[in-house]
Amino acid sequence: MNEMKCSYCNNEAIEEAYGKAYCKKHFNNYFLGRVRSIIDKFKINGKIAVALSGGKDSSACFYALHNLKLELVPFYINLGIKNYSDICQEKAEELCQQLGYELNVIYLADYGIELEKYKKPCSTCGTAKRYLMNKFAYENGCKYIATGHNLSDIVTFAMSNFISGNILNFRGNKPYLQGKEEYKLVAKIKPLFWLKDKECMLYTWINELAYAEEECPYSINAPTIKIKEWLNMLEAEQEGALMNMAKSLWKLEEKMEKDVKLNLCSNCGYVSYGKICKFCKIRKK
Ligand code: Q46
Ligand code: ZN
Ligand code: ZN
Repeated sequence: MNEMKCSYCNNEAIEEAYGKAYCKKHFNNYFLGRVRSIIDKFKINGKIAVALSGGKDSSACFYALHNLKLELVPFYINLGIKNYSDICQEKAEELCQQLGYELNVIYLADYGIELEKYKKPCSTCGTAKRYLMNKFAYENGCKYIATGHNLSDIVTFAMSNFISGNILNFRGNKPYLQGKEEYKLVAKIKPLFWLKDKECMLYTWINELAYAEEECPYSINAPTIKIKEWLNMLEAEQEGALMNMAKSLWKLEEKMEKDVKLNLCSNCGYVSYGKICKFCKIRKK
């Protein structure tokens, strides 16, 4: 079999994307270019709290932002999930050591929340993570929160809501969500918005970044796994389908964006849709 050459130099290619072949160096450039396009478009400038989960995507996100020489504050939320959370924390610590940062750790248990006691642990987890990320970023004077959501995740999430009839849950499908200082709401960025699952995996792998291979026990049998497989098949047959879907989601999101009424939670003082925020509600359960 003929060795495939990089489209930009004479080296052996390790990946093909959108009609171009890439060697290791040029794949790194391609990856960083995609991340930079988001950083530049939204003029991201200032302290960024980087959410590390221990998984490949947040590792890739952190490393890319580090290479773009941005001011970063990495943090990890320990969800207290047996045989999972501590392993992920170790990997996040290892990555921080590799890159020369100190990892900040937040323990969900410190807020009296044990996920296994909830009927829908993923929904509690999602609420808690959103809340704690924002609180951490706000208290540490960060202008942004960066998360490792990639193109495949974003389209999968939207598709799963679409399939189950929850079209309004499409919210948040764009690479930048504005913050609101008066509501203690920190802006969010998704630097991997244009990068697929397998590209994030490759980036993590070729740069030898620490990441945990373990999957959260609650994610096994999640309906989204099938949807992602199906989307990957579609992408393999019709390259660019994922990106076009993400572009459509973004446009849809802008059309749907109305002035959502925000409040400050009467219990904790952070942003809330109602009188009391969802996080304070789950803590009371
Ligand atoms: S929501 Fe559910 Fe994930 Fe939380 S409990 Fe695990 S699977 S980690 S993205
Ligand atoms: Zn090359
Ligand atoms: Zn609250």
